[in-house]
Amino acid sequence: MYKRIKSIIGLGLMFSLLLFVIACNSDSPQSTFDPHGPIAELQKNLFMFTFWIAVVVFIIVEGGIIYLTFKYRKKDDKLPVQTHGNLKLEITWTIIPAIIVVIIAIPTVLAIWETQVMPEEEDSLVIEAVGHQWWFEFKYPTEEVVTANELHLPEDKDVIVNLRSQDVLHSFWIPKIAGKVDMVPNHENQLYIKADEPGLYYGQCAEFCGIAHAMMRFRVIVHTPENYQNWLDEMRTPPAKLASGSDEDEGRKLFVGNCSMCHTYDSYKKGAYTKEITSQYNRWEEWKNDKENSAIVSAPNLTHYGNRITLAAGIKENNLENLIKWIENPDEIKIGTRMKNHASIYRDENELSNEQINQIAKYLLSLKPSQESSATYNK
Ligand code: HEC
Ligand SMILES: [Cu+2]
Repeated sequence: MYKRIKSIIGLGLMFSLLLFVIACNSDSPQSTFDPHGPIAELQKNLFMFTFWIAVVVFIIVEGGIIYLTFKYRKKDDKLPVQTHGNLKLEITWTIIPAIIVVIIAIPTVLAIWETQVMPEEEDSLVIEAVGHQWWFEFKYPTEEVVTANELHLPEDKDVIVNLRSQDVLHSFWIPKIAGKVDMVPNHENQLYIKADEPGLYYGQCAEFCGIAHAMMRFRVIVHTPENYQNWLDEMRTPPAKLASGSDEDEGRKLFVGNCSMCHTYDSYKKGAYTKEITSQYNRWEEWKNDKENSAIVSAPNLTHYGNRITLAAGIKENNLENLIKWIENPDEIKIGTRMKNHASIYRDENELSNEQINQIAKYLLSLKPSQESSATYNK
């Protein structure tokens, strides 16, 4: 008996130690215990408050169970005194939990108020985030900038994110900054977020949305206000001209012929924002009207793709090798993509050669705002 208790306690201790070691791992990019914004901070504090109350309840209840088990365990064959009900005890253990619930409810309701009431639109940055199977589209309506899978934000600024979905339920979550709120088709939700300091943060879809749900992530890049403005300026700066006959220029032609029906790559132009919104809508309609045979579907905007850190909605590092693998067969990296299912290059007669894929990948990596034009823009 005592041996068994000892081994149970031993196992319990080992398990707690394991949990402790995991919890101490400081480089968890999605840890909600390492908040980098006032909303995540508030959410963490609320969690800790509830957690410690639960710990006290646990210790008292478990302590009571263990104490009573030993105190009243069977010692002889005499039947113990039989009792039925205890009014005082029952009232006590009804009132105490009720009081605890009230104590927890007060900060919870206050926190709900604080996070659900949106800041003034005039003083905030308003962004639109659209969930797609299986990637995120980010639009900046006032700045007329559009991008995908990498959200750029200025530090210390109230941000209102209007959340939408084009297809099924998704959910928008940046564990270290704020979250999470569902992205619902035909219904707009809002989320208030704010980041404390510049850095790279991880986000992900937090609502099961289909086969590649776990591979639907994004990055959040928080800038100083100056760098944020630079990023916006760069998004409106064309890339450098490509030398004719270069691999990149050959890649450009192949891209225009094989990829640009789904992917926009030139949203730095004036008026490009409105055009992209319309094209994306039309691509979607095209696909919806013929889900089997359509060769077009809404897809991530690839403007200045060479400056992106990640590939395939935050799954792989963006480099030549991964990009080639992606174009060869997106399913190898992420199963079920609409790119693989609908792009005509994956039908036998239209297959690209290795050299052509290499050229396209080089072209995509060359897509960066040119230095000269960026300087002109800043004048
Ligand atoms: C039928 C429409 C379609 C065509 C044609 C198409 N793609 Fe895509 N592409 C998509 C979709 C949809 C995604 C998003 C996949 C995902 O992450 O689920 C995507 C994703 C990508 C990405 C990753 C973007 C990111 O932000 O992570 C790259 C790069 C890309 N495509 C390149 C190409 C290239 C190069 C071609 C032409 C050889 C091409 N695509 C043709 C629909 C298309
Ligand atoms: Cu999703």
